[in-house]
Order: sequence, then structure tokens, then C-alpha cells
Amino acid sequence: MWAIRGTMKKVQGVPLLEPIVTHWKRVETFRAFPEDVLIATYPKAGTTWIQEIVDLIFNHGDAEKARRAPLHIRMPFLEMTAPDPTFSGITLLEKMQPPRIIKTHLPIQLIPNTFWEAGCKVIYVARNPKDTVVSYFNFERMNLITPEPGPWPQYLDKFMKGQLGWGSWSDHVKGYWREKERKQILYLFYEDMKETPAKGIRQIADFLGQQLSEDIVSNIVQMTTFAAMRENPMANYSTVPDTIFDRKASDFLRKGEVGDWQNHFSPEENAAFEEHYIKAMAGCNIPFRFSLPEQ
Ligand code: PPS
Repeated sequence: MWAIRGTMKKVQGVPLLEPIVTHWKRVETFRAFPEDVLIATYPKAGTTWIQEIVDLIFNHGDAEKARRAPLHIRMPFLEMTAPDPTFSGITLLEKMQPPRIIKTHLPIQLIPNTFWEAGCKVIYVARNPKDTVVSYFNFERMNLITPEPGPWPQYLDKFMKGQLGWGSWSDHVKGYWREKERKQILYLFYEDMKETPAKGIRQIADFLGQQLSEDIVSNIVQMTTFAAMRENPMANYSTVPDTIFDRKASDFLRKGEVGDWQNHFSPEENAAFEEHYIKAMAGCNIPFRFSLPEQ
């Protein structure tokens, strides 16, 4: 079972929750099938949102089919490997037939080779780092299996140093960005999905080779708004017990906005972050947006 307020260990220098590292062999020896689809993200980039969209696309907008089970059962979390099958992504995946939709937060260098050998499609979602770290901080306040987040200023510092679970944000987003032409990677941005969700849904459907009518696209837009997903027990993680998710600390679907970082960063923190960002992203021009135009 998971220890409450767990600790981190490393795989190839990347900090991961200790049970993941203990069971790492299972990740390394996992077998993918060509029809499998991987949804890869740095934590808090909008994984859950894209998972729900992808499931609805494969089910042609059929809400009932998408409500067949909670998200973490429908689309298991590859590396979240533990002896207890309820929490083991690989145990769940081994019982499923392809095409399986698989969630991962692993940086590209830790993705098991089987996915590349099988030629699997990968949907990568990136979110601007300031909103990402605010979301991650609030998540780790409520998620009792991750280490104590501690106070915000120190947390922000750890994020910049790549010391949080799944490692450096900048290495993560750059790793997939550099490989996207060579491999079958659809690279999406959370901010674009917020601004024009229908466009994003069409892009994902095209990438997956799924034909959808405009009616189905607009139904999927409606079913995957922040408000709709927050109310959907099969998408809002409300089935995870309070002993793991302390909802008094934060909600899993917390705010779902672009630019919420402005309510959390002090001017000094913002200046230090800007300086760090320029260095960390040098030589790799990924068009992140930290706010959206007023709508
Ligand atoms: S996890 O635990 O890493 O898989 O979390 P992840 O799903 O990647 O990220 C959670 C944040 O995504 C927001 N979210 C959404 N935003 C807009 N629309 C929809 N439908 C949506 N669903 C999830 C969620 O609220 C978290 O962001 P914050 O900023 O904390 O609210």
C-alpha cells in the first residue's frame, strides 16, 4: 500500500514517488500495442481534460459510454505501479485489450521503448509553467500520497530546480518538443484548448483518425468544460477516498483557468521566475502563453 506522505527516489536522475521506483521493472518491461494511445504530460498540464476528450472522441460523443468508470480505470496511469491493483496502472492495462488509452507523466527519455517500437501515437499537453506550478502546489496540498509541499516560496524554488515529482518542467516540455517531428507526437497547449476547444478537439480527432460531425464536436466541447467535468463523478476523481485526496485542502478540478498564477506569485517571485525561465528555455522557442486575451 502507499505510504501517506510518501518520499521520492530517482530513476536516471528524475525524482519519482518511491513505489514507482520500487516497481520500475514493470514499467521497463511493459508491452505496448500499435493501437495504444499515450497521453503524456508534465503533472497538472490538463491531462484529465484531454483524457476525457480522447475517450469521448473514441466513443463518438456518447456520454454514457464515457461514464462507464472513473478516469483512472478507463485510462490507466502507466507508471503509477503499486502492489494494490486499485492503484496499479500496469495491472489494469494488462487486463485491457488494445486500443488502450494510457496516461503518463514520464519525461520522454523514460518512456519505455516499446511505445516507439510499436509506433504508438502520443498526445502531449503542455501548460505554461506559472499556472502549472500553482496547480501542482495546490494538488500536493490535497494529495496525501505525495511529499508535503511545504510553504509556497520554497515549493516554487523546488519547481525551478526540478526537484518535484517527475523532475524538471523545462526538460519535460523541451524533450517532447524536440522529438515531435520524428515521432508521432501531437503537441498541444492547455491555453489553446481553453481559447478554442472545438479546434483542439478537431485536431485530436484528426490525429487519431476519427471522423466527427460538427454536432459531436460541439457536444464534446460542452461535456468537457471545466464546469461540466467538475460535476461529473467519472471525471472529477470524487471516487478517490478522502484518506488520499484531502478535499478540505483543495479540489482536484480547482480553477481551470489561464493566468491564475497572478494571484499567487509576488512581484519578486515573478521576476526571479522570468530570469530562470529565459535560461531554462534558451535555444528552444516553445510558444507558451501566460494569459489569454480578454474574451
Ligand atoms: S494530473 O494530476 O497531473 O493528472 O492533473 P491534470 O489533469 O494534468 O491537471 C489538473 C489541472 O487541469 C485542470 N482541468 C481543466 N481545466 C480546464 N477545463 C477542464 N475541463 C479541466 N479539467 C481539468 C484542473 O482544474 C487543474 O488545474 P487547476 O489550475 O489546478 O484548476
